[in-house]
Amino acid sequence: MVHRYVIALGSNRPHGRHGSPRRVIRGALDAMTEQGLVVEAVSPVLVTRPLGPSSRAYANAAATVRTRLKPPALLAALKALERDFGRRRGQRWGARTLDCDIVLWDGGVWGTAELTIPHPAYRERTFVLKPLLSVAAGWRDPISGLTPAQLHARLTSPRPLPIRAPAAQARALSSVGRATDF
Ligand code: A4P
Ligand code: MG
Repeated sequence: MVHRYVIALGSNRPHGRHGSPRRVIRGALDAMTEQGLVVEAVSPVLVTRPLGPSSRAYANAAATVRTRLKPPALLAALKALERDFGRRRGQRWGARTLDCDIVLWDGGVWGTAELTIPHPAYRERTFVLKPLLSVAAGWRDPISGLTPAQLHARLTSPRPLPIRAPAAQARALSSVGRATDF
């Protein structure tokens, strides 16, 4: 079965061969394609202010991809890609050549010790939500039912997150599979 995912990419360290963070992101998307992921849509690459201790600006983008991989297998593939791009484990939130997070998938909620989808922090991050506006505008958060634009608006006028009843969550999931605008 083919699944669809939204992946967020970030980089704030140049790579010896690929070059600037912006080029790292382009290179990572090319590598995903070479590995058999179908990259459907790619957002513009934004230059964003660092959240956390790192002082270097980030390049951030988001992409929608299609693959037969289940979430744990996709996470393993993305971690291998981060390693290929020279990312070293170290300080949490430290400067990194490449960070790839799974933001959403068409299966709704996934929750294990190693992997949580939706990504637990995406609703609070402009540098994730802005790229989503261009590639996943119709993709609702399965927990709250809100679109990226609605989540983004909340960052400037915060309100508690509405939590959907289970039946509404299930309807949202089945409509994600049919949506054509991501
Ligand atoms: N993990 C659980 N759920 C997920 C998921 N949905 N996608 C686990 C990916 N990984 C997930 O992640 C740590 C562990 O989270 C993984 O091993 C996986 O099992 P990591 O990428 O290895 O570590 P990290 O990135 O240092 O930590 P974390 O908390 O994931 O940081 P974030 O959320 O990635 O944030 N500022 C700007 N402007 N732009 C940025 O992109 N990024 C960060 C890092 C900080 N500040 C930033 C940016
Ligand atoms: Mg990460």
